[in-house]
Amino acid sequence: MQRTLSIVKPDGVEKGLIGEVVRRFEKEGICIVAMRMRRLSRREAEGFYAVHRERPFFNSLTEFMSSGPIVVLVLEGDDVIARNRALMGATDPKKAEKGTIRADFAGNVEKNIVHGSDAPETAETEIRYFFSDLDLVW
Ligand code: FUP
Repeated sequence: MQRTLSIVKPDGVEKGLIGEVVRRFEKEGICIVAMRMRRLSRREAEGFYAVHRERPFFNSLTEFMSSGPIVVLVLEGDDVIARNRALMGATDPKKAEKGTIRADFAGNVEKNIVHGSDAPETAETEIRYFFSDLDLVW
């Protein structure tokens, strides 16, 4: 059993896609064990994306991520990190497989609707960034 952090980004919330994203998780049999809406400050967005701080897109990305409300979720299930990433599709929606969330809804490589942890270690760090053990349903 694995856990991963998912985020419906500000563009996903603005486009009214919270329900659509949640529906895809549920349809896939992925269990939601925590879910919360919040708005990140610029500093909180910078902290979340700290690994990207030297990248040229860091300023624009953190501005976007703090531009409106997001929904953060903890997903649980067998191999859920890879399964969530398969549902999301490639970072760049132009390269994302048909039928994935990003291929269906994303505008560009930055405004790409959803985030999903990419490995067990990052999943643990990212879940801790938003949730304490007491927030997780079990
Ligand atoms: P992903 O794991 O698919 O979300 O992609 P990355 O970890 O490589 O990138 C994290 C976020 O950085 C992306 F969701 C959007 C942003 N990004 C850009 O804005 N421009 C880029 O060229 C690459 C990533």
